[in-house]
Amino acid sequence: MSQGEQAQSRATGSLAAVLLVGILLQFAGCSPPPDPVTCTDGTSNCTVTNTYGSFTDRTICHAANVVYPSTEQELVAAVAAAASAKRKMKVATKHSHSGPKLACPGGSQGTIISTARLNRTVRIDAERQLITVESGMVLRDLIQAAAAAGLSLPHSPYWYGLTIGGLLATGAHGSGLWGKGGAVHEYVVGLRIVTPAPACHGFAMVRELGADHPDLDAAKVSLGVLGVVSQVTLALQPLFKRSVTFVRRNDSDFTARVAEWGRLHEFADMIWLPQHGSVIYRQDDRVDVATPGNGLSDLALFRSNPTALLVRARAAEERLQENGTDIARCAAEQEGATRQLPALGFTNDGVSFTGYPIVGYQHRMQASGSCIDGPEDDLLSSCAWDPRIRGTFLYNSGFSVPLSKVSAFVADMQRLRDLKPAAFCALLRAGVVLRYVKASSAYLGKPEDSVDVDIIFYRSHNEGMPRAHADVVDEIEQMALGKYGGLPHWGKNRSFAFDGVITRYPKAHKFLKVKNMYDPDGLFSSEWTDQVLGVNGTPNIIKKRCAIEGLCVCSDDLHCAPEQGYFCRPGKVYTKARVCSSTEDY
Ligand SMILES: Cc1cc2nc3c(=O)[nH]c(=O)nc-3n(C[C@H](O)[C@H](O)[C@H](O)COP(=O)(O)OP(=O)(O)OC[C@H]3O[C@@H](n4cnc5c(N)ncnc54)[C@H](O)[C@@H]3O)c2cc1C
Ligand SMILES: *[C@@H]1O[C@H](CO)[C@@H](O)[C@H](O)[C@H]1NC(C)=O
Ligand SMILES: *[C@@H]1O[C@H](CO)[C@@H](O)[C@H](O)[C@H]1NC(C)=O
Ligand SMILES: *[C@@H]1O[C@H](CO)[C@@H](O)[C@H](O)[C@H]1NC(C)=O
Ligand SMILES: *[C@@H]1O[C@H](CO)[C@@H](O)[C@H](O)[C@H]1NC(C)=O
Ligand SMILES: CC(=O)N[C@H]1CO[C@H](CO)[C@@H](O)[C@@H]1O
Repeated sequence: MSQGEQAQSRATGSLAAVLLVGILLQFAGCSPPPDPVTCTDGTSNCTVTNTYGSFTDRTICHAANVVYPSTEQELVAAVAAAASAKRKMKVATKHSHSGPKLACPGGSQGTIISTARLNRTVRIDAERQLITVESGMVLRDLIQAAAAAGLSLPHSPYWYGLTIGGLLATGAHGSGLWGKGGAVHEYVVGLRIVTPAPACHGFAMVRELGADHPDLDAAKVSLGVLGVVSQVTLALQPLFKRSVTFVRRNDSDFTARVAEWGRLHEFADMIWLPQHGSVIYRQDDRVDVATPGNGLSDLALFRSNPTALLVRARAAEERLQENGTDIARCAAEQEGATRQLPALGFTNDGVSFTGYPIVGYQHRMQASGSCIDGPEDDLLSSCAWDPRIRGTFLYNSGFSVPLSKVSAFVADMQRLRDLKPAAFCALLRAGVVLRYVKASSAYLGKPEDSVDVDIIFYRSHNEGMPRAHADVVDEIEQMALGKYGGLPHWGKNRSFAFDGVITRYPKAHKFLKVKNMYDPDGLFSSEWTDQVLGVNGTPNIIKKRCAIEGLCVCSDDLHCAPEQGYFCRPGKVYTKARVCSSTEDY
């Protein structure tokens, strides 16, 4: 073996170890994620970041102070204090998972209102199947509280570390086309929101929005710009059981199946593995509660991992990205794939996977996130993306494509894959996840039935450092947004995706009207929300290497990395795209 080959084979070995991560090990310990808010002086002179720490250095955001109300009364006082001083404010949550800088108050002297202590169940009405919770409650606790009363939230994100206030604000969802569909905001039947008010009303007021209140369609998905949601009431269903089978199939008929699968199964979703030419279909339906089974979702991605392994894996991945070859990258990916946990980490009884179908109660099957559950263990283990260790660092692009166009979109992605299959080994992670979301009455919800697409991909710690085959994801994103009328997930994505997006929401003007009524001085608005809501400026930042970071679509080679052989070129399938292509690729 030459020296280079040896290095590569080492890298391959460790990368396989990474993909093993959380896979063979069932880790008891775990350090829960850090608080996103840090202050140098008690509760003053603060910064806020997200759970990945990806606001740090380049885009850290500052605030004058933080408050931790633990009752609605304290919340009203906090909003009044900031409003009377005409200070900007914004909610931060227990872990703050949004990618975009949604949690930053405008300017650098605002107030952060943390919902970390607004985490209680207010009331459960078992007869009417309603639950009212405080907005900072973590999804895990909400699901458990509902189940304890014999009730289920029918759909939710798959990761239970999110808060109800945060996930609603960004339109977060699970997957489903039946009934009201996969988005959580469809199940909201009331909320209480604290907004600024005129001085004669004490600078802050609580607005109660019942099921028939027209403003509920603004407040359900609000990007946090209307005020602070204090409490949320959700319509639940009697606790039910689900039966899940993951069916892996050749992707040759994927274009035909992608639009249909969601009609066949209530909780259907799909993971496309372009590099393997296959699709994992989630065949997932409600079954009678008498059906035996005590299945549990404990997705490998969301389990706790030994820090040492995460760090080693990241180092290997960096070597492969920067200095590896396609052959080495694909070999590493292949090796990892063969060692994946069966059933993505679902088990039949909470311990092991013994075969399909996996039958279990909704509250055990709908979401997971065991890496936030364990006691503090001094970072011996953690969630893979914990910013305190040099572990996983990723981009997560999320966007929806109208259901009526998803077959054509998938066909285009397959064409791109067929042109250069090896490039898709750079999409190492979880494949392309596709989930169903229904058209919503929420002004910033999906205007039509859609498929939400999630792609997780490598991100360098060095700003402007190109990814191997960066052009592939760039082209897919631009194709979805530009050719198929796609919409970025409010809580995910890269900046350029939000440019002009508000014009594709037919009810945006209604949303802005409510915003002007609730918060006429824009105290809950920030530079970022003004940009994405089309109030002021654009989320695009044009500078050297901006396209590498997703801050712009390139229009000049300088927006890529010409010194490293990445130039601005048309897309290969969607030729209107402008992507950073390596000279090796054309
Ligand atoms: C590991 C992981 C898994 C994920 N899985 C999914 C998934 O399965 N499906 C999906 O759709 N998304 C998913 N997401 C994305 C996630 O849904 C969004 O990023 C979500 O907004 C984060 O919720 P949060 O509680 O962390 O809120 P934050 O990110 O802290 O806040 C989001 C926004 O809401 C505002 N806000 C929060 N609470 C309130 C309140 N009480 N009143 C007013 N404004 C408020 C904040 O100010 C901010 O503007 C995932 C993200 C991660 C990191
Ligand atoms: C505020 O915090 C920053 C670091 O974020 C620090 O450099 C600065 O000295 C602090 N200022 C005061 C007044 O404490
Ligand atoms: C709610 O928050 C308080 C204060 O942060 C904490 O002590 C308590 O354990 C939390 N409750 C739950 C159910 O997480
Ligand atoms: C999928 O099916 C097509 C056509 O039937 C075939 O050419 C291809 O080799 C198959 N792919 C895999 C990964 O089995
Ligand atoms: C890639 O190779 C260069 C040149 O040998 C080296 O400086 C760099 O550190 C390597 N990158 C990684 C992540 O190993
Ligand atoms: C989660 C995520 O990928 N967030 C990123 C979205 O895009 C901007 C800029 O492109 C990044 O700064 C975020 O970290």
